[in-house]
Amino acid sequence: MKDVYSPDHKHIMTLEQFIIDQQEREPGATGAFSRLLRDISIAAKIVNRDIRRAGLVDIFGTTGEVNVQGETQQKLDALAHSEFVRALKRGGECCLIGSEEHAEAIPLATQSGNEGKYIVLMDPLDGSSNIDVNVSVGTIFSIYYLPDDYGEPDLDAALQAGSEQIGAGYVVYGSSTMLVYTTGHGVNGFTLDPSVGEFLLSHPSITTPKRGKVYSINEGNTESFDEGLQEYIRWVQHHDKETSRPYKTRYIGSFVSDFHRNLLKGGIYIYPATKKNKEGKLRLMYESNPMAFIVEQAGGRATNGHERILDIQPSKLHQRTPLFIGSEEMVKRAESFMQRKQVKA
Ligand code: P6P
Repeated sequence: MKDVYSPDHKHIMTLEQFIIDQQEREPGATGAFSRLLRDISIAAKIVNRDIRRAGLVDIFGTTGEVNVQGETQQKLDALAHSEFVRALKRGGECCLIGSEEHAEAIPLATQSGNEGKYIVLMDPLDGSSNIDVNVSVGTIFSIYYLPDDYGEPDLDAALQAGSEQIGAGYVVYGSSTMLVYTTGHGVNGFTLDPSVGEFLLSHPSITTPKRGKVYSINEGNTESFDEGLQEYIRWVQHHDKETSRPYKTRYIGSFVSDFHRNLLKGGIYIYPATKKNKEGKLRLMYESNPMAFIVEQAGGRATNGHERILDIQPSKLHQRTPLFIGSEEMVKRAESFMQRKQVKA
């Protein structure tokens, strides 16, 4: 990949230029979706600034509150949530927000008066318990249309299957800060250049390898895994030169970071049902669905072990789902172990 600043690099393309480019290819596009993506990217830059200085100002640690998930809310969770709400409210294109940090859906009466027509569901800061120990974290977002002639936007308007998403993306606040998103026409990655404050196109047309050698799962929960999954874990750990096994285990404890590495290099991330999380831990609407949209657009696969994530009809904003996501052949192999055991049972 040529350095985006090298003289012979023809296209230093910013995220804004890319978005406008894409808009010009959409007949009848009004620019509203482009402005929505701009609003999200502005909040991402502000959250990035807050994270990069977390060790210097008093934003480490917890708010003392417990969020709707029953998890201790980190100060930065609350900060990230309020930055995205503020940016979306100010931008005027979003009419309803669903956030991991807020029990109910948040209708946005737009200041400009004209009703926004987009719904944004998000995890403002995933993996935030890692902040205090300087491990990378991320933001995940999912975008739907408010159905035509819907009237007052409410939670039901947001409870659409993942296949109805019109956009999805994540920001990974890692060694560099990247924004990766799809609108159904492939996946593109942008790296923040803090010296100019712009996200620059650094990973055009991302595709994920059909197979890889990395598996990401919390093996501390092995005893409570489905028998088929236990057998799959034994399979990946078995020495077999021909199939490059044993695979490497890489589990950061930050879904966005594990997902991003596996997307680029190949691999599988699994958060199954466990004794403690009987429905799995990852939320369907603002973690699994957006990442499933992205991984499918990149040629990968995402299921709950049996069913395509994007086909699941949601019933609650914060519902959880088991998640098998990543390289297509690896996800299919893991499913085959799950189904084999199911057939025997
Ligand atoms: P465990 C972070 O809380 C998160 O939602 C994901 O980012 C991460 O992959 C997972 O939970 C870690 O959960 O139970 O393995 O600590």
